[in-house]
Amino acid sequence: MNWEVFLAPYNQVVDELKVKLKGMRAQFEYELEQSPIEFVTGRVKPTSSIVEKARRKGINPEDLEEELQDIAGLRVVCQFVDDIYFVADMLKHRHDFEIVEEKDYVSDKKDSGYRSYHVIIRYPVETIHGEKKVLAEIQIRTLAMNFWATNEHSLNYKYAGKIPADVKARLKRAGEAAFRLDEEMSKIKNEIQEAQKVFNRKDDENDKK
Ligand code: 0O2
Repeated sequence: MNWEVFLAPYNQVVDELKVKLKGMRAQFEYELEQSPIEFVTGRVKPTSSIVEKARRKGINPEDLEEELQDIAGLRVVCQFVDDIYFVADMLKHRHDFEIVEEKDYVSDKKDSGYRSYHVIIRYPVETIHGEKKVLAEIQIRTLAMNFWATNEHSLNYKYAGKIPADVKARLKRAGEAAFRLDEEMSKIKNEIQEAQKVFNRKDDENDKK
């Protein structure tokens, strides 16, 4: 497998979607002085992870493009839980890609305690051989969910997927605490947003000085 050739369209997709999703954030900031999107990141799955996941799931190399949906991965991080659904809805109304599947691990968390909203899309990318439709996964989650998932991911890596029971139990409790934090913050969302608008305006005034 020539990985550089295989991954080139995925790199293109991640770059293009980062521009588009960051563009949404900027537009919200200009027009509403606030945005449901806190930040956007993107990555192409490292080849070692592609090989490992394909082996674990019994996917043949020729089926990778259709069977491995997260080779191109985007992450949209929001402040509040409501924002997740708002962003997911906006994605559904776009005309530059097609929605293939949605997974709501926000209201229905995974056994690990993982919460996030996944939208799998089919994105048309121009290559030197013409248009190619490539699958990509957009993960939408709050800052608290992201904090938890990042830490759990590191621990999974450290323990090669076999996190000790005591650490696992603590992670579960941390996940519940993160979700309670999200719930509490949602209750004072309006107050937080008003305060942030005032801060943003002050920043703008200082920039102009
Ligand atoms: P990486 O290193 O982030 O690329 P699965 O069979 O559960 O591995 P599947 O069927 O491809 O996953 O789909 P799913 O459930 O939508 O998961 C895809 C990605 O979501 C994962 O990719 C992770 O990024 C994230 N994710 C899913 N479950 C968990 C979890 O329990 N903890 C954390 N931290 N992240 C999770 P990869 O390839 O597993 O990992």
